[in-house]
Amino acid sequence: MYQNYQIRIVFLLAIFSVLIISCSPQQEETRQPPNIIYIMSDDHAYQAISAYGYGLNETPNIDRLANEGAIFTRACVTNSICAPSRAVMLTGKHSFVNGKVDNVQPFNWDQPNFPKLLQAAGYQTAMIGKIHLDGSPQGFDYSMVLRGQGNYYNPEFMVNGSGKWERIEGYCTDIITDSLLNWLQHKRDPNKPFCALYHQKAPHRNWKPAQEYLTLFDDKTFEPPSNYFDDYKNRGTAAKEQEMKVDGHAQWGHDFKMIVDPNGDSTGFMNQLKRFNQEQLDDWLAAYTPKNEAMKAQKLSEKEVALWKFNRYIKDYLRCIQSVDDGVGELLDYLDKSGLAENTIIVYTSDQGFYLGEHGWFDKRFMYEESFKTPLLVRYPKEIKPNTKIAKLVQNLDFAPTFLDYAGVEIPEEMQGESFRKLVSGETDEWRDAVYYTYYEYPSVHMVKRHYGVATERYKLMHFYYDIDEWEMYDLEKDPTEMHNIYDDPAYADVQEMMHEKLTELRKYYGDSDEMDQKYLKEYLDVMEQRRQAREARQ
Ligand code: SGN
Ligand code: CA
Repeated sequence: MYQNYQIRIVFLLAIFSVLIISCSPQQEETRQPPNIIYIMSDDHAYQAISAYGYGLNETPNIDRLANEGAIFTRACVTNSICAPSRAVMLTGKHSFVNGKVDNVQPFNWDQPNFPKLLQAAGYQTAMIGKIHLDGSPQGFDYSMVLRGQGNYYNPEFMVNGSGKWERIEGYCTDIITDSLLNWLQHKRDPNKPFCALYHQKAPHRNWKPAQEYLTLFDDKTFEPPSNYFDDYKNRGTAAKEQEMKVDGHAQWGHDFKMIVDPNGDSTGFMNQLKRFNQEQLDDWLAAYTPKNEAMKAQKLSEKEVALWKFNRYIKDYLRCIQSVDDGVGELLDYLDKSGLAENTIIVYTSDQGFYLGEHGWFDKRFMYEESFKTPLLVRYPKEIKPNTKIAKLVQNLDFAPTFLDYAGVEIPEEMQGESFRKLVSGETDEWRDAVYYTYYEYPSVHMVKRHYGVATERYKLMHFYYDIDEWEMYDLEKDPTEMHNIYDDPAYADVQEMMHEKLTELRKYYGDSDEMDQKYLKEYLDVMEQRRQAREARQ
Protein backbone atom coordinates (compact mmCIF):
# COMPACT_ATOMS: atom_id res chain seq x y z
CA MET A 1 0.00 0.00 0.00
CA TYR A 2 2.73 2.41 1.14
CA GLN A 3 4.86 1.43 -1.88
CA ASN A 4 1.92 1.96 -4.16
CA TYR A 5 1.45 5.42 -2.72
CA GLN A 6 5.12 6.23 -3.29
CA ILE A 7 4.96 5.12 -6.92
CA ARG A 8 1.91 7.30 -7.42
CA ILE A 9 3.70 10.36 -6.03
CA VAL A 10 6.76 9.76 -8.20
CA PHE A 11 4.49 9.32 -11.19
CA LEU A 12 2.60 12.56 -10.46
CA LEU A 13 5.83 14.45 -9.91
CA ALA A 14 7.15 13.21 -13.24
CA ILE A 15 4.01 14.36 -15.05
CA PHE A 16 4.14 17.67 -13.23
CA SER A 17 7.76 18.33 -14.23
CA VAL A 18 7.06 17.43 -17.86
CA LEU A 19 4.22 19.93 -17.79
CA ILE A 20 6.42 22.62 -16.23
CA ILE A 21 9.21 22.09 -18.78
CA SER A 22 6.86 22.09 -21.74
CA CYS A 23 5.18 25.28 -20.56
CA SER A 24 8.31 27.24 -19.66
CA PRO A 25 8.61 30.45 -21.69
CA GLN A 26 11.76 29.29 -23.43
CA GLN A 27 10.10 26.12 -24.69
CA GLU A 28 7.06 28.11 -25.74
CA GLU A 29 9.30 30.36 -27.83
CA THR A 30 11.09 27.55 -29.65
CA ARG A 31 7.84 25.77 -30.41
CA GLN A 32 6.24 28.90 -31.85
CA PRO A 33 6.87 29.03 -35.62
CA PRO A 34 8.40 32.33 -36.70
CA ASN A 35 6.30 35.06 -38.28
CA ILE A 36 7.36 36.25 -41.71
CA ILE A 37 7.13 39.76 -43.13
CA TYR A 38 8.15 39.77 -46.74
CA ILE A 39 8.74 43.34 -47.90
CA MET A 40 9.10 43.87 -51.59
CA SER A 41 9.38 47.19 -53.35
CA ASP A 42 8.93 47.55 -57.05
CA ASP A 43 12.06 48.32 -59.08
CA HIS A 44 14.15 49.29 -56.03
CA ALA A 45 17.82 49.35 -57.13
CA TYR A 46 20.31 48.18 -54.48
CA GLN A 47 22.34 51.30 -55.39
CA ALA A 48 19.57 53.28 -53.69
CA ILE A 49 19.86 51.62 -50.26
CA SER A 50 22.53 53.27 -48.14
CA ALA A 51 23.60 49.96 -46.56
CA TYR A 52 24.97 48.99 -50.01
CA GLY A 53 27.36 51.92 -49.84
CA TYR A 54 26.72 53.83 -53.07
CA GLY A 55 26.28 57.14 -51.27
CA LEU A 56 23.23 58.26 -53.22
CA ASN A 57 20.68 58.51 -50.42
CA GLU A 58 20.00 57.65 -46.79
CA THR A 59 17.69 54.74 -45.93
CA PRO A 60 18.27 54.41 -42.18
CA ASN A 61 15.33 52.08 -41.58
CA ILE A 62 16.08 49.60 -44.35
CA ASP A 63 19.72 49.75 -43.22
CA ARG A 64 18.64 48.59 -39.76
CA LEU A 65 17.88 45.19 -41.30
CA ALA A 66 21.49 44.93 -42.49
CA ASN A 67 22.92 46.15 -39.18
CA GLU A 68 20.75 43.83 -37.12
CA GLY A 69 20.77 40.98 -39.65
CA ALA A 70 22.18 40.11 -43.06
CA ILE A 71 22.85 41.91 -46.33
CA PHE A 72 23.27 39.92 -49.56
CA THR A 73 25.61 41.51 -52.05
CA ARG A 74 24.96 39.25 -55.03
CA ALA A 75 21.31 38.28 -54.68
CA CYS A 76 19.85 38.07 -58.17
CA VAL A 77 16.69 37.22 -60.08
CA THR A 78 15.90 34.54 -62.64
CA ASN A 79 14.00 36.91 -64.96
CA SER A 80 14.34 40.65 -64.45
CA ILE A 81 10.76 41.81 -64.84
CA CYS A 82 7.87 42.37 -62.51
CA ALA A 83 5.11 39.79 -62.81
CA PRO A 84 7.44 36.93 -63.77
CA SER A 85 9.67 37.71 -60.79
CA ARG A 86 6.66 37.64 -58.46
CA ALA A 87 5.55 34.31 -59.94
CA VAL A 88 9.04 32.87 -59.34
CA MET A 89 9.03 34.09 -55.74
CA LEU A 90 5.61 32.60 -55.01
CA THR A 91 6.17 29.24 -56.70
CA GLY A 92 9.91 28.67 -56.24
CA LYS A 93 10.07 27.63 -59.90
CA HIS A 94 11.74 29.19 -62.94
CA SER A 95 9.51 31.16 -65.33
CA PHE A 96 9.56 28.46 -68.01
CA VAL A 97 8.25 25.98 -65.41
CA ASN A 98 5.62 28.14 -63.66
CA GLY A 99 4.49 29.49 -67.05
CA LYS A 100 4.56 33.25 -66.25
CA VAL A 101 7.47 34.11 -68.52
CA ASP A 102 6.57 37.76 -69.23
CA ASN A 103 4.16 40.49 -68.12
CA VAL A 104 1.79 39.34 -70.89
CA GLN A 105 1.07 35.63 -70.29
CA PRO A 106 -1.58 34.69 -67.68
CA PHE A 107 -0.49 33.35 -64.30
CA ASN A 108 -1.81 29.99 -63.15
CA TRP A 109 -2.75 30.39 -59.48
CA ASP A 110 -3.66 26.70 -59.15
CA GLN A 111 -0.04 25.60 -58.72
CA PRO A 112 1.49 25.31 -55.23
CA ASN A 113 2.83 28.54 -53.77
CA PHE A 114 4.43 29.24 -50.41
CA PRO A 115 1.52 31.25 -48.91
CA LYS A 116 -0.86 28.35 -49.65
CA LEU A 117 1.49 25.89 -47.98
CA LEU A 118 1.99 28.14 -44.95
CA GLN A 119 -1.76 28.56 -44.69
CA ALA A 120 -2.23 24.80 -44.70
CA ALA A 121 0.33 24.60 -41.88
CA GLY A 122 -1.69 26.96 -39.67
CA TYR A 123 -0.27 30.33 -40.68
CA GLN A 124 -2.39 33.39 -41.25
CA THR A 125 -1.43 34.98 -44.53
CA ALA A 126 -1.90 38.46 -45.97
CA MET A 127 -0.99 40.19 -49.21
CA ILE A 128 -1.01 43.98 -49.13
CA GLY A 129 0.02 46.20 -52.03
CA LYS A 130 1.18 45.54 -55.58
CA ILE A 131 0.69 41.99 -56.76
CA HIS A 132 0.66 42.51 -60.56
CA LEU A 133 -0.52 38.98 -61.26
CA ASP A 134 -3.82 38.53 -63.05
CA GLY A 135 -6.49 36.18 -61.73
CA SER A 136 -7.80 35.63 -58.24
CA PRO A 137 -4.97 35.42 -55.69
CA GLN A 138 -4.77 32.07 -53.89
CA GLY A 139 -3.11 31.48 -50.54
CA PHE A 140 -4.15 34.60 -48.63
CA ASP A 141 -6.55 34.95 -45.70
CA TYR A 142 -6.54 38.67 -46.35
CA SER A 143 -5.65 40.55 -49.50
CA MET A 144 -5.71 44.21 -50.39
CA VAL A 145 -4.20 44.69 -53.81
CA LEU A 146 -3.57 47.52 -56.23
CA ARG A 147 -5.20 47.65 -59.61
CA GLY A 148 -2.52 46.63 -62.15
CA GLN A 149 0.49 48.90 -61.74
CA GLY A 150 -1.48 51.07 -59.31
CA ASN A 151 -1.41 54.85 -58.92
CA TYR A 152 0.87 56.87 -56.66
CA TYR A 153 -1.90 59.30 -55.68
CA ASN A 154 -5.38 58.26 -54.48
CA PRO A 155 -5.00 54.67 -55.76
CA GLU A 156 -7.68 51.98 -56.13
CA PHE A 157 -7.51 48.75 -54.14
CA MET A 158 -9.52 45.56 -54.06
CA VAL A 159 -10.04 43.78 -50.74
CA ASN A 160 -10.36 39.98 -50.53
CA GLY A 161 -11.11 39.60 -54.25
CA SER A 162 -14.47 41.37 -53.78
CA GLY A 163 -14.58 42.45 -57.42
CA LYS A 164 -14.90 46.09 -56.33
CA TRP A 165 -12.14 48.66 -56.80
CA GLU A 166 -12.18 51.28 -54.09
CA ARG A 167 -10.31 54.57 -54.31
CA ILE A 168 -8.43 55.52 -51.17
CA GLU A 169 -7.44 59.14 -50.74
CA GLY A 170 -3.74 59.62 -50.03
CA TYR A 171 -0.27 58.53 -51.09
CA CYS A 172 0.08 54.93 -52.20
CA THR A 173 3.22 54.03 -50.19
CA ASP A 174 1.73 55.39 -46.96
CA ILE A 175 -1.62 53.69 -47.57
CA ILE A 176 0.08 50.32 -48.03
CA THR A 177 2.09 50.77 -44.81
CA ASP A 178 -0.97 51.87 -42.83
CA SER A 179 -2.95 48.91 -44.16
CA LEU A 180 -0.23 46.47 -43.15
CA LEU A 181 -0.04 47.93 -39.64
CA ASN A 182 -3.80 47.87 -39.39
CA TRP A 183 -3.87 44.18 -40.37
CA LEU A 184 -1.11 43.35 -37.89
CA GLN A 185 -2.83 45.17 -35.04
CA HIS A 186 -6.51 44.58 -35.64
CA LYS A 187 -7.28 42.07 -38.35
CA ARG A 188 -5.19 38.96 -37.74
CA ASP A 189 -5.70 36.22 -35.21
CA PRO A 190 -2.98 36.83 -32.60
CA ASN A 191 -2.90 33.14 -31.69
CA LYS A 192 -1.57 32.07 -35.05
CA PRO A 193 1.82 32.66 -36.67
CA PHE A 194 1.54 34.98 -39.65
CA CYS A 195 3.10 35.65 -43.02
CA ALA A 196 2.48 39.10 -44.49
CA LEU A 197 3.52 40.17 -47.97
CA TYR A 198 4.05 43.93 -47.75
CA HIS A 199 4.60 44.92 -51.38
CA GLN A 200 5.12 48.55 -52.33
CA LYS A 201 4.41 50.01 -55.75
CA ALA A 202 7.20 52.54 -55.25
CA PRO A 203 9.66 53.35 -56.73
CA HIS A 204 8.15 52.12 -60.03
CA ARG A 205 8.03 54.48 -63.01
CA ASN A 206 6.88 57.29 -63.28
CA TRP A 207 8.32 58.12 -59.86
CA LYS A 208 5.80 60.48 -58.29
CA PRO A 209 7.03 61.47 -54.81
CA ALA A 210 4.88 62.11 -51.75
CA GLN A 211 3.92 65.74 -51.01
CA GLU A 212 6.35 65.93 -48.09
CA TYR A 213 9.31 64.96 -50.30
CA LEU A 214 8.60 67.01 -53.43
CA THR A 215 11.54 69.31 -52.76
CA LEU A 216 13.95 66.84 -51.12
CA PHE A 217 17.38 67.01 -52.87
CA ASP A 218 16.49 70.35 -54.51
CA ASP A 219 19.78 71.80 -53.30
CA LYS A 220 21.85 68.84 -54.52
CA THR A 221 23.40 67.93 -57.88
CA PHE A 222 23.97 64.22 -58.51
CA GLU A 223 26.86 62.96 -60.62
CA PRO A 224 25.74 60.27 -63.06
CA PRO A 225 27.48 56.86 -63.12
CA SER A 226 30.77 56.67 -65.06
CA ASN A 227 29.08 54.99 -68.05
CA TYR A 228 26.05 57.30 -68.29
CA PHE A 229 27.28 58.44 -71.72
CA ASP A 230 27.86 54.85 -72.86
CA ASP A 231 28.46 54.50 -76.62
CA TYR A 232 27.76 50.71 -76.55
CA LYS A 233 30.99 49.91 -78.36
CA ASN A 234 32.67 46.56 -77.67
CA ARG A 235 29.32 44.89 -77.12
CA GLY A 236 26.60 43.28 -79.19
CA THR A 237 23.46 44.65 -80.81
CA ALA A 238 21.14 44.22 -77.80
CA ALA A 239 22.72 46.93 -75.66
CA LYS A 240 22.66 49.35 -78.61
CA GLU A 241 19.10 48.70 -79.68
CA GLN A 242 17.24 48.98 -76.37
CA GLU A 243 14.81 51.83 -75.76
CA MET A 244 15.46 52.74 -72.16
CA LYS A 245 17.81 55.70 -72.23
CA VAL A 246 17.24 58.43 -69.67
CA ASP A 247 18.38 60.89 -72.32
CA GLY A 248 16.54 59.50 -75.32
CA HIS A 249 13.55 57.39 -74.32
CA ALA A 250 12.29 58.91 -71.07
CA GLN A 251 9.62 61.51 -71.83
CA TRP A 252 9.40 65.20 -71.00
CA GLY A 253 5.94 64.89 -69.50
CA HIS A 254 5.51 61.35 -68.20
CA ASP A 255 8.99 61.03 -66.72
CA PHE A 256 10.38 64.54 -66.27
CA LYS A 257 7.10 66.14 -65.15
CA MET A 258 7.11 69.01 -67.61
CA ILE A 259 3.64 70.22 -68.51
CA VAL A 260 5.10 72.14 -71.45
CA ASP A 261 8.47 70.87 -72.70
CA PRO A 262 11.51 73.09 -73.51
CA ASN A 263 10.40 73.24 -77.17
CA GLY A 264 7.10 74.74 -76.09
CA ASP A 265 5.08 71.57 -76.80
CA SER A 266 2.38 70.38 -74.45
CA THR A 267 3.31 66.97 -72.99
CA GLY A 268 0.00 65.67 -71.70
CA PHE A 269 1.32 65.46 -68.14
CA MET A 270 -1.53 67.71 -66.95
CA ASN A 271 -3.87 64.74 -67.51
CA GLN A 272 -1.99 62.76 -64.88
CA LEU A 273 -2.50 65.56 -62.39
CA LYS A 274 -6.28 65.20 -62.73
CA ARG A 275 -6.20 62.39 -60.16
CA PHE A 276 -4.89 64.80 -57.53
CA ASN A 277 -7.12 66.56 -55.06
CA GLN A 278 -6.75 70.34 -54.83
CA GLU A 279 -4.24 70.28 -51.99
CA GLN A 280 -2.05 67.68 -53.69
CA LEU A 281 -2.19 69.60 -56.96
CA ASP A 282 -1.27 72.88 -55.28
CA ASP A 283 1.74 71.28 -53.55
CA TRP A 284 2.84 69.59 -56.75
CA LEU A 285 2.67 72.72 -58.88
CA ALA A 286 4.34 74.82 -56.20
CA ALA A 287 7.26 72.37 -56.12
CA TYR A 288 7.75 71.63 -59.83
CA THR A 289 6.70 74.81 -61.66
CA PRO A 290 9.63 77.01 -60.54
CA LYS A 291 12.15 74.20 -61.19
CA ASN A 292 10.72 73.51 -64.64
CA GLU A 293 10.62 77.15 -65.61
CA ALA A 294 14.20 77.70 -64.39
CA MET A 295 15.40 74.79 -66.52
CA LYS A 296 13.69 76.13 -69.65
CA ALA A 297 15.06 79.63 -69.08
CA GLN A 298 18.63 78.34 -68.98
CA LYS A 299 18.96 77.25 -72.65
CA LEU A 300 21.17 74.29 -71.81
CA SER A 301 23.55 72.51 -74.18
CA GLU A 302 22.75 68.91 -75.24
CA LYS A 303 25.09 67.50 -72.66
CA GLU A 304 23.68 69.74 -69.95
CA VAL A 305 20.17 68.61 -70.85
CA ALA A 306 21.28 64.98 -70.50
CA LEU A 307 22.66 65.78 -67.04
CA TRP A 308 19.54 67.72 -66.08
CA LYS A 309 17.42 64.72 -67.11
CA PHE A 310 19.57 62.41 -65.01
CA ASN A 311 19.09 64.68 -62.01
CA ARG A 312 15.33 64.98 -62.43
CA TYR A 313 15.09 61.20 -62.80
CA ILE A 314 17.30 60.24 -59.86
CA LYS A 315 15.81 62.81 -57.50
CA ASP A 316 12.22 61.73 -58.14
CA TYR A 317 13.26 58.08 -57.87
CA LEU A 318 15.04 58.63 -54.55
CA ARG A 319 12.21 60.81 -53.20
CA CYS A 320 9.83 57.88 -53.73
CA ILE A 321 12.20 55.62 -51.82
CA GLN A 322 12.17 57.97 -48.84
CA SER A 323 8.51 57.10 -48.20
CA VAL A 324 9.29 53.39 -48.57
CA ASP A 325 12.03 53.72 -45.95
CA ASP A 326 9.68 55.63 -43.62
CA GLY A 327 7.23 52.73 -43.90
CA VAL A 328 9.90 50.20 -42.95
CA GLY A 329 10.70 52.41 -39.94
CA GLU A 330 7.08 52.43 -38.80
CA LEU A 331 6.90 48.67 -39.17
CA LEU A 332 10.11 48.07 -37.20
CA ASP A 333 8.90 50.37 -34.43
CA TYR A 334 5.63 48.51 -34.25
CA LEU A 335 7.38 45.13 -34.06
CA ASP A 336 9.61 46.42 -31.25
CA LYS A 337 6.72 47.86 -29.27
CA SER A 338 4.49 44.84 -29.70
CA GLY A 339 7.21 42.36 -28.73
CA LEU A 340 7.00 40.66 -32.14
CA ALA A 341 10.51 41.60 -33.32
CA GLU A 342 12.31 38.60 -31.83
CA ASN A 343 10.21 35.91 -33.48
CA THR A 344 9.64 37.62 -36.82
CA ILE A 345 11.72 37.12 -39.95
CA ILE A 346 11.83 40.28 -42.04
CA VAL A 347 12.95 40.16 -45.63
CA TYR A 348 13.48 43.29 -47.72
CA THR A 349 13.88 42.84 -51.45
CA SER A 350 12.70 44.07 -54.85
CA ASP A 351 11.24 42.29 -57.87
CA GLN A 352 14.61 42.96 -59.54
CA GLY A 353 17.27 45.66 -59.74
CA PHE A 354 17.10 48.85 -61.80
CA TYR A 355 19.40 51.08 -63.83
CA LEU A 356 20.06 54.42 -62.20
CA GLY A 357 21.77 55.86 -65.26
CA GLU A 358 24.29 53.00 -65.70
CA HIS A 359 24.78 52.54 -69.48
CA GLY A 360 22.59 55.65 -69.78
CA TRP A 361 19.49 53.67 -68.76
CA PHE A 362 16.44 53.47 -66.57
CA ASP A 363 14.30 50.25 -66.40
CA LYS A 364 15.60 46.68 -66.06
CA ARG A 365 15.16 43.39 -68.06
CA PHE A 366 18.83 42.83 -69.02
CA MET A 367 21.05 40.25 -67.36
CA TYR A 368 23.70 42.97 -66.88
CA GLU A 369 24.44 43.39 -63.18
CA GLU A 370 22.29 46.38 -62.15
CA SER A 371 19.03 44.71 -63.10
CA PHE A 372 20.13 41.09 -62.65
CA LYS A 373 21.00 41.75 -59.01
CA THR A 374 18.36 42.75 -56.50
CA PRO A 375 18.59 44.11 -52.97
CA LEU A 376 18.20 41.52 -50.21
CA LEU A 377 18.32 42.12 -46.47
CA VAL A 378 17.08 39.67 -43.86
CA ARG A 379 16.66 40.09 -40.12
CA TYR A 380 15.86 37.22 -37.78
CA PRO A 381 17.50 37.78 -34.40
CA LYS A 382 17.16 34.14 -33.32
CA GLU A 383 19.36 32.78 -36.11
CA ILE A 384 21.10 35.59 -37.98
CA LYS A 385 24.01 37.48 -36.46
CA PRO A 386 24.10 41.27 -36.81
CA ASN A 387 26.14 42.62 -39.73
CA THR A 388 26.22 39.32 -41.61
CA LYS A 389 27.38 39.70 -45.24
CA ILE A 390 26.57 37.09 -47.83
CA ALA A 391 28.17 37.27 -51.29
CA LYS A 392 26.79 33.97 -52.62
CA LEU A 393 24.50 33.73 -55.63
CA VAL A 394 21.15 33.55 -53.93
CA GLN A 395 18.15 33.94 -56.27
CA ASN A 396 14.51 34.98 -55.96
CA LEU A 397 13.86 31.31 -56.75
CA ASP A 398 15.01 30.57 -53.19
CA PHE A 399 12.42 32.58 -51.22
CA ALA A 400 9.62 30.00 -51.26
CA PRO A 401 11.81 27.09 -50.06
CA THR A 402 13.50 29.35 -47.47
CA PHE A 403 10.21 30.51 -45.93
CA LEU A 404 8.88 26.95 -45.84
CA ASP A 405 12.10 25.78 -44.20
CA TYR A 406 11.82 28.43 -41.45
CA ALA A 407 8.19 27.47 -40.89
CA GLY A 408 9.06 23.78 -40.64
CA VAL A 409 6.92 22.93 -43.66
CA GLU A 410 8.03 20.31 -46.17
CA ILE A 411 9.38 21.82 -49.41
CA PRO A 412 7.55 20.32 -52.41
CA GLU A 413 9.70 18.37 -54.83
CA GLU A 414 8.65 20.59 -57.75
CA MET A 415 10.18 23.75 -56.19
CA GLN A 416 13.52 24.44 -57.85
CA GLY A 417 15.07 26.91 -55.41
CA GLU A 418 17.12 26.11 -52.30
CA SER A 419 16.56 27.25 -48.74
CA PHE A 420 19.26 29.75 -47.73
CA ARG A 421 18.43 29.39 -44.02
CA LYS A 422 21.67 27.59 -43.10
CA LEU A 423 23.75 29.83 -45.33
CA VAL A 424 22.55 33.01 -43.67
CA SER A 425 22.80 31.63 -40.13
CA GLY A 426 26.43 30.69 -40.83
CA GLU A 427 25.79 26.98 -40.34
CA THR A 428 27.18 26.24 -43.78
CA ASP A 429 28.90 28.10 -46.60
CA GLU A 430 28.17 25.47 -49.20
CA TRP A 431 26.15 26.98 -51.99
CA ARG A 432 25.62 26.76 -55.76
CA ASP A 433 28.41 28.20 -57.90
CA ALA A 434 26.28 29.31 -60.85
CA VAL A 435 22.79 30.63 -61.57
CA TYR A 436 20.56 30.50 -64.60
CA TYR A 437 18.66 33.45 -66.11
CA THR A 438 15.98 33.92 -68.79
CA TYR A 439 14.24 36.97 -70.29
CA TYR A 440 11.39 36.82 -72.81
CA GLU A 441 9.41 40.04 -73.22
CA TYR A 442 10.38 41.15 -76.73
CA PRO A 443 9.37 42.89 -78.92
CA SER A 444 7.87 45.13 -76.25
CA VAL A 445 8.27 48.40 -74.38
CA HIS A 446 12.03 49.20 -73.91
CA MET A 447 12.98 46.66 -76.61
CA VAL A 448 15.32 44.45 -74.60
CA LYS A 449 15.98 41.39 -76.73
CA ARG A 450 15.20 37.85 -75.61
CA HIS A 451 18.13 36.24 -73.87
CA TYR A 452 19.23 33.62 -71.40
CA GLY A 453 22.50 33.11 -69.60
CA VAL A 454 24.58 31.79 -66.76
CA ALA A 455 26.48 33.70 -64.09
CA THR A 456 29.18 32.55 -61.71
CA GLU A 457 30.85 34.68 -59.09
CA ARG A 458 33.31 35.98 -61.67
CA TYR A 459 31.91 35.43 -65.18
CA LYS A 460 28.71 35.84 -67.10
CA LEU A 461 27.70 34.26 -70.41
CA MET A 462 24.58 35.37 -72.29
CA HIS A 463 22.85 34.38 -75.49
CA PHE A 464 20.59 36.88 -77.26
CA TYR A 465 18.22 35.21 -79.73
CA TYR A 466 15.09 35.55 -81.89
CA ASP A 467 15.93 38.42 -84.27
CA ILE A 468 19.67 38.14 -83.54
CA ASP A 469 21.96 35.27 -82.57
CA GLU A 470 24.71 36.77 -80.44
CA TRP A 471 26.77 35.67 -77.48
CA GLU A 472 28.26 37.96 -74.85
CA MET A 473 30.65 37.13 -72.03
CA TYR A 474 31.99 39.36 -69.24
CA ASP A 475 34.77 39.11 -66.70
CA LEU A 476 33.21 40.89 -63.72
CA GLU A 477 36.46 41.02 -61.82
CA LYS A 478 38.24 42.99 -64.58
CA ASP A 479 35.18 44.70 -66.00
CA PRO A 480 32.54 45.15 -63.27
CA THR A 481 30.49 47.61 -65.35
CA GLU A 482 30.30 45.16 -68.29
CA MET A 483 31.69 47.39 -71.02
CA HIS A 484 33.82 44.79 -72.87
CA ASN A 485 32.32 41.68 -74.38
CA ILE A 486 35.06 39.02 -74.20
CA TYR A 487 33.19 36.34 -76.11
CA ASP A 488 35.56 34.74 -78.64
CA ASP A 489 38.56 36.47 -77.06
CA PRO A 490 41.28 33.76 -77.32
CA ALA A 491 42.62 34.72 -73.88
CA TYR A 492 39.32 33.46 -72.43
CA ALA A 493 38.90 30.31 -74.54
CA ASP A 494 38.98 27.99 -71.50
CA VAL A 495 36.62 30.16 -69.50
CA GLN A 496 34.24 30.28 -72.45
CA GLU A 497 34.22 26.50 -72.70
CA MET A 498 33.66 26.17 -68.97
CA MET A 499 30.79 28.68 -69.06
CA HIS A 500 29.14 26.91 -72.00
CA GLU A 501 29.31 23.65 -70.07
CA LYS A 502 27.71 25.29 -67.05
CA LEU A 503 24.99 26.78 -69.19
CA THR A 504 24.17 23.43 -70.80
CA GLU A 505 24.21 21.75 -67.42
CA LEU A 506 21.85 24.31 -65.84
CA ARG A 507 19.44 24.38 -68.77
CA LYS A 508 19.15 20.63 -68.44
CA TYR A 509 18.93 20.66 -64.64
CA TYR A 510 16.08 23.20 -64.55
CA GLY A 511 14.36 21.81 -67.64
CA ASP A 512 14.91 24.56 -70.19
CA SER A 513 15.72 24.10 -73.89
CA ASP A 514 15.60 25.71 -77.33
CA GLU A 515 12.21 24.05 -77.87
CA MET A 516 10.92 25.70 -74.71
CA ASP A 517 12.22 29.11 -75.90
CA GLN A 518 10.43 28.59 -79.21
CA LYS A 519 7.19 27.53 -77.50
CA TYR A 520 7.11 30.69 -75.39
CA LEU A 521 8.12 32.83 -78.36
CA LYS A 522 5.21 31.45 -80.40
CA GLU A 523 2.74 32.00 -77.56
CA TYR A 524 3.93 35.59 -77.16
CA LEU A 525 3.74 36.38 -80.86
CA ASP A 526 0.24 34.86 -81.00
CA VAL A 527 -0.97 37.10 -78.15
CA MET A 528 0.59 40.14 -79.83
CA GLU A 529 -1.11 39.26 -83.11
CA GLN A 530 -4.49 38.82 -81.37
CA ARG A 531 -4.05 42.21 -79.72
CA ARG A 532 -3.15 43.80 -83.04
CA GLN A 533 -6.25 42.35 -84.68
CA ALA A 534 -8.43 43.51 -81.76
CA ARG A 535 -7.00 47.02 -82.09
CA GLU A 536 -7.61 47.01 -85.82
CA ALA A 537 -11.20 45.85 -85.33
CA ARG A 538 -11.82 48.69 -82.90
CA GLN A 539 -10.63 51.34 -85.34
C1 SGN B 1 5.18 50.14 -67.57
C2 SGN B 1 6.29 51.19 -67.55
C3 SGN B 1 7.54 50.63 -68.18
C4 SGN B 1 7.91 49.35 -67.47
C5 SGN B 1 6.76 48.38 -67.54
C6 SGN B 1 7.00 47.10 -66.81
N1 SGN B 1 5.82 52.37 -68.19
O1 SGN B 1 4.82 49.87 -68.89
O2 SGN B 1 8.58 51.57 -68.09
O3 SGN B 1 9.05 48.77 -68.03
O4 SGN B 1 5.61 48.98 -66.93
O5 SGN B 1 7.26 47.35 -65.46
S1 SGN B 1 4.88 53.40 -67.33
O6 SGN B 1 3.93 53.96 -68.26
O7 SGN B 1 4.26 52.71 -66.22
O8 SGN B 1 5.71 54.47 -66.84
S2 SGN B 1 6.93 46.21 -64.47
O9 SGN B 1 7.45 46.64 -63.17
O10 SGN B 1 5.52 46.03 -64.44
O11 SGN B 1 7.62 45.06 -64.98
CA1 CA C 1 8.71 45.91 -61.21
